[in-house]
Amino acid sequence: MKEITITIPDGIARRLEEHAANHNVSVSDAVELVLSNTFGSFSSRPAIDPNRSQRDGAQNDARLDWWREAKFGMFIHWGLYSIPAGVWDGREVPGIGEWIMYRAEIPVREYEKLAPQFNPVGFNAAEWVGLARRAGQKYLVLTTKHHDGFCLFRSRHTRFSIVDGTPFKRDVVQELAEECRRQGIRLGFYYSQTQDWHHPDGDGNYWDFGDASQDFDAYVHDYVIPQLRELLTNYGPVGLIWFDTPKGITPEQSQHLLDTVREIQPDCLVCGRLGNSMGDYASAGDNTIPGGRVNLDWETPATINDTWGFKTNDDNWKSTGDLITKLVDIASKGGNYLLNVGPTAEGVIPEPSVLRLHEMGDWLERNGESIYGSTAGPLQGLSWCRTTQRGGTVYLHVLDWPETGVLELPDLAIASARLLSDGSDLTPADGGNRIEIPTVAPDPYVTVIAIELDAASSGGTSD
Ligand code: H79
Repeated sequence: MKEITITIPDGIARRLEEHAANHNVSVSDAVELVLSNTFGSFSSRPAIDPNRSQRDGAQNDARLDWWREAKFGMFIHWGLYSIPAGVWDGREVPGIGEWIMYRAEIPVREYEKLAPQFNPVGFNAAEWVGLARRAGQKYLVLTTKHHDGFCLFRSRHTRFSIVDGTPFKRDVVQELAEECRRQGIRLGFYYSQTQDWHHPDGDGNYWDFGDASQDFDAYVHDYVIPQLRELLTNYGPVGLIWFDTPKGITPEQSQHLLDTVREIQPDCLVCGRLGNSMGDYASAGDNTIPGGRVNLDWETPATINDTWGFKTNDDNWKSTGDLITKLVDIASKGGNYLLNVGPTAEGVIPEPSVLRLHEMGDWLERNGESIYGSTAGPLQGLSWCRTTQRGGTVYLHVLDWPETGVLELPDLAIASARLLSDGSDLTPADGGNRIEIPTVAPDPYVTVIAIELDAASSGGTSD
């Protein structure tokens, strides 16, 4: 941490203090949050907040096996915020698109006027799920209710939903659930359990409701739990519930949510952002990759550009190579990668996302053996490579391909080696510590070498 003194206008200082108070955080933390949103996450906080970690014992839980095998999922942020797409009253609103209501302090009565405009005639569940499949993603997580409170499903507890509040009227959760079953993709539901800027007793909307009248417990009891029941009852088997921003939720409230999930669908997983370290798996910070191996079941949610919900003016797309490297980096540390798309208000996934997902799918077609069902690999902390492991096979992901025709691996006893891109055998040499390789990387992105270890020395003992 570095302490600096800066001079800012009184008005902004006042806004900052108000903002921190509304968020119940210190002014420093508020500044850090705002700045990290502008410059990327450089915070000194741990990559996995202990409050969002995995509950004790879940590491041995076989209910997670499908998720451990999956490694790569599609996140979908879609809702009314896709209409303004980052622009309000003709002005660009900075930050992530789905936060526009908050950032522009849009009153509920104004924001609600977006619902009658939401008519995503381009929506096609088969296409979205087909894209996830094509990308090699094994699960899909949809924002059924984000912080703005708008629901993408039919609910008896609000009319602020796609079914009752928009001309579109279709229950897109149902359409996606059916399509996921048809195409063999597990479906998960993002549900904002703490923040709800539309509900008077939900957390976050200080500009309409202030803090005084809040009955957060009633909101959990009378609104969140009943909606959770609907989601778990009406759409068949649910793979997981992706809660978010636990903030001040109490252990009792988290437990109540967990008990509700377990009662209705015992196999449904719950992400670590349930809060109070009660989730089935740990959740790293948004777009945050831990510095090294993490011995938990964990996941990084991440964006392809800089926003989750669609923004017209966000063209800062990560390259396919960068995205594949992130997938490899995360897998090498034992995690899952939940990669976001933000469809437009017409229901269309932006073309730059589609292109990158196709290229990732092509790479996984060649190299997926090194990712699916893998665990963190034996070599950690090297800048030029990442490793994963499956059974007795070590997968060497070469990020920085040497032109010398030789790879040196002093820490591995190699019995045989093979290139995943074309299946060809490579020649180990010098007592199994070196492999001869082509001088040009065979894969346009990350080249993977599958290595069978020498059984005699991989036992780790000598006589
Ligand atoms: O759903 C996505 C985000 O909307 C959600 N998590 C991912 C998966 C998320 N909720 N909270 N945050 C992310 C942290 C947000 C911080 C900020 Fe801000 C929002 C920084 C700038 C806008 C809050 C408001 C802090 C400063 C202004």
